[in-house]
Amino acid sequence: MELRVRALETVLTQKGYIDPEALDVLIDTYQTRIGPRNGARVVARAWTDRTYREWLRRDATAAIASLGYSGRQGEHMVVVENTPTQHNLVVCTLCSCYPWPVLGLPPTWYKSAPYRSRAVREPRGVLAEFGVRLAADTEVRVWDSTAEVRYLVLPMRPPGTEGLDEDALAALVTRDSMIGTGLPLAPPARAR
Ligand SMILES: [Co+2]
Repeated sequence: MELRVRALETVLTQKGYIDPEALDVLIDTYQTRIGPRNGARVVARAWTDRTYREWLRRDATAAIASLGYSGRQGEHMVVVENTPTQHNLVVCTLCSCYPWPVLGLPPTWYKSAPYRSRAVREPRGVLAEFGVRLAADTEVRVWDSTAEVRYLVLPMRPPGTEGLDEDALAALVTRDSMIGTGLPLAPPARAR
């Protein structure tokens, strides 16, 4: 795969369609500057600010952009909220559509054929492999990303986090908890 990508990049460069330096800047930006910490800030804000949470429900793109996170692959954001009765899981069955401005670049497994097909066919099996066990009466809802719409899961705020501020809350929000293949971390013992 790496060889094929390099060959493609060489051809496109020779034809003058891409500038390798611009490509490097883009990749570096999403790999080192933009990543799941952005999404974690969104979630932590939603956990502490009811007005912001309602804004997210109404117009996630604008609410997320208000924190400074916007741009390509995040033009049309939808936030799906986990509740005791519904767990949300995000996939792109067709390719690897992913909300770059809030989560950075997608993990390899997200782009893999088995995840893309099994997330739809047997979401509970996939969740179990990620170590996520849900109550039997929790419904699993699978959201298929497209070039138009990108989803961000708003996980449930973990119990025992009442005294934590936004920074401490954001530290509990994992990338996978915003894709739906994970849950937020438990708070450190002294905070409980
Ligand atoms: Co896609």
